[in-house]
Amino acid sequence: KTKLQFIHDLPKVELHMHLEGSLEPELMFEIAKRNNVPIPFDSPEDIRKASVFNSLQEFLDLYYMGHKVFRTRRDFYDLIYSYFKRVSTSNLRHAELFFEAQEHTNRGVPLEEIVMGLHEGCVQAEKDFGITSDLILCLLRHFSPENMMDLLKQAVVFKKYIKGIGMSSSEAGCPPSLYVDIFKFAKEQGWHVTSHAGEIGPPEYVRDSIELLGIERCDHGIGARSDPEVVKLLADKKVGVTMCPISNVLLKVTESIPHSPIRQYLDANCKICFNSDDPSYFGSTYIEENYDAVEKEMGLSVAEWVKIAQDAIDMSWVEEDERKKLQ
Ligand code: ES4
Ligand code: ZN
Repeated sequence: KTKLQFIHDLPKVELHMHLEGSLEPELMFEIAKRNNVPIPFDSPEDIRKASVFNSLQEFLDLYYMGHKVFRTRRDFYDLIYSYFKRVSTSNLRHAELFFEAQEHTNRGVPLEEIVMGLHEGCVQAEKDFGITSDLILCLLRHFSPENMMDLLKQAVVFKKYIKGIGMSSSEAGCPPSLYVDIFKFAKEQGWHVTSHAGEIGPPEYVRDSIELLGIERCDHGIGARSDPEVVKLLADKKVGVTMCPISNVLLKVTESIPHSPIRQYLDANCKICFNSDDPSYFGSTYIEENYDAVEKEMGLSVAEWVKIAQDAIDMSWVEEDERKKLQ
């Protein structure tokens, strides 16, 4: 059996993917057309051509433009179902998926349409593909903490459909200390919590996300690399890092996959796993394409691959008695 076949066969768990980042250009056009939302492109091919980025911010500008096509429950259902269909041949067992409700609710889309459309897609995908999933409401740092808190309070009604709370968008000018009350409220509601930290932010943002916000996972986390104390904190506190190797290279936050701290974190005994972040904006690179890229560029050992697949299961928020089915 070849190494890539072995990697294909590994039972996979995706913990860091933004559903709006899995919106393929064809579906963006279809949804825009039926909702009569203008988009500044003439064809799906034009969007693919525009998906070349010199920075995280350049990406975010195009990415949030894409959010504007969504209006109805069916749009969100189609989005999530297309994702599951696309990855159904990758041995994906389970996914915990971010959705960025504020971008939609702040345009007037009811939270119920978003959550229930996505939830119905999760239920159907488990029936059709045997993939289990949970939803993570991902707060956005380009809106105010007050706007985040407003939305969280609305989301309490849909608690049973939302497994946890995350936070993304650019860290620039947004230190974790601004969000202490937000994370405190989320944890009081019984939600799991994770945050993007150390994507472009410094090691202190990773440390403060652990110590001030109480994050259970760290999304990206590559910024910890330059402070061994923070890397040790991730390992000691067992805060797993959901790495996104292709995203980091295409958004120019790492020079190449071997330049990312994958080797450093494995050697420091951190839990890590590999994820797709925004597959449709990165040349349709889903979870298996990320695993393959790491293998082709770094050649990890079979034992390391087995550990990474197990770390992803350990880092998931699947209840203890349901974990066995993921092995
Ligand atoms: C993202 Cl903050 C950030 N970085 C990279 N990709 C993303 N997708 C959504 N938010
Ligand atoms: Zn992300």
